[in-house]
Amino acid sequence: IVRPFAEIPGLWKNGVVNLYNFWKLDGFKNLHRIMLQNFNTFGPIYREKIGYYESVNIIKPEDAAILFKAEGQYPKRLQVEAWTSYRDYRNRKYGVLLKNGEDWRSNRVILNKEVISLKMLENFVPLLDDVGQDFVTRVHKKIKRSGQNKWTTDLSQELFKYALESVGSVLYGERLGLMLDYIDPEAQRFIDCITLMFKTTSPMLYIPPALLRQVGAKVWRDHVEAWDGIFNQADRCIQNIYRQLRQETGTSKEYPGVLASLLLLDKLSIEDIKASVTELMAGGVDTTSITLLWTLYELARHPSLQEELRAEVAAARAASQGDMQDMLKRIPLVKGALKETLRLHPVAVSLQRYIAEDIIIQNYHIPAGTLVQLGLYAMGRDPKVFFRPEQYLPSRWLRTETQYFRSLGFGFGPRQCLGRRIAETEMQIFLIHMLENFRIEKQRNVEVQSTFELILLPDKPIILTLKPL
Ligand code: HEM
Ligand code: 2DC
Repeated sequence: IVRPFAEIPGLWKNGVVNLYNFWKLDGFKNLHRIMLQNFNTFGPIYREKIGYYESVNIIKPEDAAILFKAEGQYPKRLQVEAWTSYRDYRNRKYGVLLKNGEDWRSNRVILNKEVISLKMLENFVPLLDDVGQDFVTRVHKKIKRSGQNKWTTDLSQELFKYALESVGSVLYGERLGLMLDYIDPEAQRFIDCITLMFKTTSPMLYIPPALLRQVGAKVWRDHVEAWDGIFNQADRCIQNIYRQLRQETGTSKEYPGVLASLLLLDKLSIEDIKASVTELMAGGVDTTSITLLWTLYELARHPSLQEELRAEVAAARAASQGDMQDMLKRIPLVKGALKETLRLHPVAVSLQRYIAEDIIIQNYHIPAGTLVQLGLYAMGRDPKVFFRPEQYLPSRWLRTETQYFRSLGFGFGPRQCLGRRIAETEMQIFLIHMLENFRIEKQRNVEVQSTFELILLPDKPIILTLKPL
């Protein structure tokens, strides 16, 4: 017999007490580890309430399949209230990230064609390849300047710039100039604002932003300042393209970028376009850069794997004779490495949906409208799901192991990551160029773990050494 909702194990009776305990455990930074611990305590399903945030948590791929089958026509994930509150406060439109229902669907359908369709890759690849080449040139220069034939550094700032340059070139069809020695200070400020925006979001997951705003809390003020910086810079980039479009005669055959394509298409209002392009620009920085940093870290820890990947890239280069789009079809192990990075170091600690219909998971009845979370971080480290989960094994994605609902780093279905194709291509191209040019090494044995700042980040700087081959 199916057991009732009220019998799901977990701590869901007193949200305020749970919030207090959560805070004592430094839960704002340890959310991923607390989730893992909860699965160990309660089993593969538990109910939880922290502050006003209530959810049912699951970990099994089979249960994820049930969850996503019940997501309905308008999949809805947890509303990050800090983000909607800011837009309400400043009277700005929601983009596709924050919209719901029919409004979300109609915008998303149009954006899909311009942003995530495979057809667009032929436009994106040359742009992203240019950025990748410039990054390599920049590293060679740094190595030369060091006078030591190597460069040892925390690459995160460099990777933020690489990521913003990449997403910017695709969105605007032109370069922002972040691979140069002297960069626009406004672009640097944009990068800093995104980091601050994420950092100030996590406490507001559990304490209503409206309340924090009323008491004039610093976290709310910092959050507003961060989004203001993000929107101001995005507005400048968007205005710039808009002006160029109005002056142009419209003869150029070159791909003009996502923004110009959307404006020329004329199917979304300018305000809707601005809102979603701003979200794409902001969503395209910390996500890919941190994933690349973790990947370089894993390659530095596994030198023979690094050589294997390098051999695959060399063979792909030879076989594709310089056609990058073709080359991207010949690097399964590089793609496996990126999946493996997202398994052990996912950007998103969980995926969530408000289910559209009643479902049964682990023999418990869950009513429609419940927020159900798949613990992505916990699933990636579960020995019942992945054979020897602690090992970084890109080849596990090539064969043998089943992949059924196991590769979910970008989410699933029609509400999955809109930037997925850009992110994947940008990261693959980056790794190709790095493997072709440098050996990646790391200092002694410092164990780096994840810390939660809305997205999962390394808890300490990752210092790597790059040596020319
Ligand atoms: C949504 C992960 C890069 C823009 C998401 C979601 C995840 C995710 C898990 C939620 C999906 C769901 O609920 O099913 C990642 C990862 C990235 C990455 C792991 C890189 C390694 C990017 C980039 C962009 C971007 C580069 C922009 C160019 C977005 C947007 C959404 C989203 C706009 C919301 C889509 C919607 O609600 O319709 N991402 N992302 N992401 N991501 Fe990404
Ligand atoms: C954070 O409990 C933990 O891709 C919460 O590019 C549940 C939750 C809800 C939404 C998730 C968020 C988590 C992590 C960051 C995500 C976000 C949806 C989109 C966002 C996964 C798991 C992200 C990073 C976007 C951000 C774009 C934005 C800055 C414009």
